Amino acid sequence: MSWFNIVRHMSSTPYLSILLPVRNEGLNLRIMIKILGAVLEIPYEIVVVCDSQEDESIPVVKSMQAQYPQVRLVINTLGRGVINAVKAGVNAAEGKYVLIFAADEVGPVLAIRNMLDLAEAGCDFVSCTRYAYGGRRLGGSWVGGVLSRAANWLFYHISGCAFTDATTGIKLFTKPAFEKLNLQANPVGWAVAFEMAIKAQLAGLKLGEVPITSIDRLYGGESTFRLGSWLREYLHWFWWGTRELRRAPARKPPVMRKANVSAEGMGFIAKLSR
Ligand SMILES: Nc1nc2c(ncn2[C@@H]2O[C@H](COP(=O)(O)OP(=O)(O)O)[C@@H](O)[C@H]2O)c(=O)[nH]1
Ligand SMILES: [Mg+2]
Repeated sequence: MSWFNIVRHMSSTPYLSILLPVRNEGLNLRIMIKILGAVLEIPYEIVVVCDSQEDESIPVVKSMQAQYPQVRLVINTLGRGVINAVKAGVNAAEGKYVLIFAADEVGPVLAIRNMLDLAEAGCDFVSCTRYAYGGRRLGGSWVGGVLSRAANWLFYHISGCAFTDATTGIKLFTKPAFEKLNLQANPVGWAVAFEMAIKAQLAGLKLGEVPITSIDRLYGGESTFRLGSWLREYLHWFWWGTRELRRAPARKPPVMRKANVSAEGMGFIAKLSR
């Protein structure tokens, strides 16, 4: 019996807490809850984090809770933006592992299994990559895609960062690992994900990386990407990260990687397509 099945049979408390920070997500959120319900074979909870009581995602969550009792709604009162939504979600999470996920991203669902495998193998902090080891990026903003790919390539080669994709939002960790990060980014886009990758390495956490095929906004909705305001915040972390990582004793520390989709993983796909 695989460890996945052992855990599934042993526990009714969540093994994995999936955080979905959302701002006015309707269809994407509804579909993501269904996909996760179809794919996950472990005890999990989904913590949907909104920044206000008026958010359009709230009726979606409430309408699905009868069928999906694992879905919880958290209203982030720490301040607006993804960084505060993540902090509020981690505070509320009850699982052994916490996974930051995006409601409008479909592809990375199939990487969750590999991320958990790395966590079980000893990684404190597992990130995803769209830019190496078979990872890919499809859809989303063209400008955003080119900038993200170029910035991550440069950052990897200049700073000594261990991750080939430091800015992806999909990240898995334990609560004690998260507490070591002391996150301070301004609430601009997903800049906090970049800060997390840098600080996880600086904190000496055991790192893991899993390739994903990122498929952004397959079902529409509007991206929050705004070039002008984002550039400043991302540049800040680019320079700060380069300076601090170059000073750190270990440049490019070891990263555990897991790329293959197992035979059981292919079973997930079959289950979804039925
Ligand atoms: N709670 C919260 N969620 C947000 C915020 N900004 C974006 N999100 C959510 O984060 C996810 C990814 O954001 P998105 O705009 O698609 O970013 P992009 O993929 O980088 O263009 C979406 O589900 C958004 O609803 C925010 O300020 N607060
Ligand atoms: Mg998106």
